[in-house]
Amino acid sequence: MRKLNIAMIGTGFMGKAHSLCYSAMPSFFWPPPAIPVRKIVVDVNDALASGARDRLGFEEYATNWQDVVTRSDIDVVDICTPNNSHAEIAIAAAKAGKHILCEKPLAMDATEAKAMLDAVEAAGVTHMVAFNYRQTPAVIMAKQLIESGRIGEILTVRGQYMQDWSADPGTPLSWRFQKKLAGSGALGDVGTHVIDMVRYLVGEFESVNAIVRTHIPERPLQTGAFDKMASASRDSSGPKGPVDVDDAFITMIRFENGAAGFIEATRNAYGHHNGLGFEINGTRGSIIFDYQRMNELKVMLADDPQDLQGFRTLHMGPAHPYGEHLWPIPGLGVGYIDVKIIECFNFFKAIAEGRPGEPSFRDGYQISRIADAIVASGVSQKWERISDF
Ligand code: SOE
Repeated sequence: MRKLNIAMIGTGFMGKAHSLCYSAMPSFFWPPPAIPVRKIVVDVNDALASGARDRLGFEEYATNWQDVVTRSDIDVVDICTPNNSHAEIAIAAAKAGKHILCEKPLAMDATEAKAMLDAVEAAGVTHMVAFNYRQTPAVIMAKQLIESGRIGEILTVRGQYMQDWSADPGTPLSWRFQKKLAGSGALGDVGTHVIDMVRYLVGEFESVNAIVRTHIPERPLQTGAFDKMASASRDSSGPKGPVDVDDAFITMIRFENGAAGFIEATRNAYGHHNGLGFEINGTRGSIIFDYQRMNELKVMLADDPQDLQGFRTLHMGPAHPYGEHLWPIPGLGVGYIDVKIIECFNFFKAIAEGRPGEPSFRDGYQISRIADAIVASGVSQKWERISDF
């Protein structure tokens, strides 16, 4: 069976998730498109990188990604670093002919994303962006219902990604609050997930009209190399640094197919821990998804007898997308890591079939263009068009 050697750059939250997937994917998907081999892991210093090798199950470690991405025994480069290094690593890896999985958002902005897209297309390698939530079985089920015409033509959509891990002003100033490292704030970090999901389900965005806000202008400086998020103790007494990215945005959307909608995202909405979801209304029915109940899909079909009409709850199981690969009886449920395993499978399948993954860098580029239009609209306070790409 074909084996593919992975070089993973970055060992934080996503490094942990991706490593688990590399070991678990063949257990769910047998025979796998290829067996992932955790060859070498890279982080910024010896202690972090060697610790990650042992913790995450890699054969080797290194501290210089430039040497690693050109190694002839590496097939796949997996980018799990903060946003400001995605472009440089991806372009170098593409030039070296490596297949690339890149964490989201693809880039700091659309200009960078375009350079990355050009590099992978010129190299002819497989490329994929880790917008993992679209790989959730209930979301794929929603896509199938829409594509089969069960809810008719889409009229309206409301999407949101609400978290609360940074609602407390004492949450440390991680890289996620610094423009030079993240590019944008809630918009790039969580907004792009819901943009990806809504675009996947409803279609191409035509224009946006947004309000973009920063609520907490400074936060306590963070110590140590690891990103401190919800697990951090809240202490506002020490030195602080400026937040120069958005905390929240709300945007209206016109879609190319005539649908209308809005999206909202923030990491400061108390009570919403990972509140990613959508409601889609069509001419023959409606669909509701809430990630906090990720094994369920609420569906209302106008074709039901009138006295039975109302939302029904589908519980994902063996009869639903990827069900035959996951767990053998209904009701066991999937969680965060199962969805990342599905993402891993799809990436390796795309490599085996010699095509871009889904979502590809082209999708990532288009999402960056939408994000840039949201920022521009926040400033201009006008509708901003996302022209064709
Ligand atoms: C923080 O908001 C974060 O870790 C995001 O960066 C991830 O993409 C999301 O899946 C969970 O929340």
